[in-house]
Amino acid sequence: MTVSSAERLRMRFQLLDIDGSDTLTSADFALFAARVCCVLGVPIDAPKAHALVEGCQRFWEGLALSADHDHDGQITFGEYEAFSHDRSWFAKHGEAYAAAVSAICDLDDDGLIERDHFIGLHSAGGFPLAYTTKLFDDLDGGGAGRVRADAFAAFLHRFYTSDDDLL
Ligand SMILES: [Ca+2]
Ligand SMILES: [Ca+2]
Repeated sequence: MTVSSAERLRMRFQLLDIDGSDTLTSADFALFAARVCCVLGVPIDAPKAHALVEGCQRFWEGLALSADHDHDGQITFGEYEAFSHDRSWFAKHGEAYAAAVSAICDLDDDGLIERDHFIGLHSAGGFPLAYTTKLFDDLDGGGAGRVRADAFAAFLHRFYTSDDDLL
């Protein structure tokens, strides 16, 4: 199961377009944070929920700044395609998101993410289940049924910034 870079671009766009409007807006990022909290049972006023909302907002603001060429508050696929999440962009706008996403999945703060929580997160983002389970198994090298939260954050970084086939 490999994903070409063109497919991955389309996939990233669709994953970010949580409300399925075919454009990216601030609403997609707010909705993603709310859905993740709901799926994982994290209260919206918990510190990890705040961190996620802020991480999502920063990600969106970075996208709006770099990709929304006509400044209409929406990023079309054409606009998204013309932009790339390079390393310096991600360091500025994506690291807080990656850290918050992986932290919120580690519900008991032991540095590990349980399989159910990993699957819950990805279902909230509309990630296909077949990819999710494959990804979990890849990250869970020892087959312990848990993934290290820092390894998952590192994966998110690669997913957005690398052209390698990751899935
Ligand atoms: Ca949308
Ligand atoms: Ca636009």
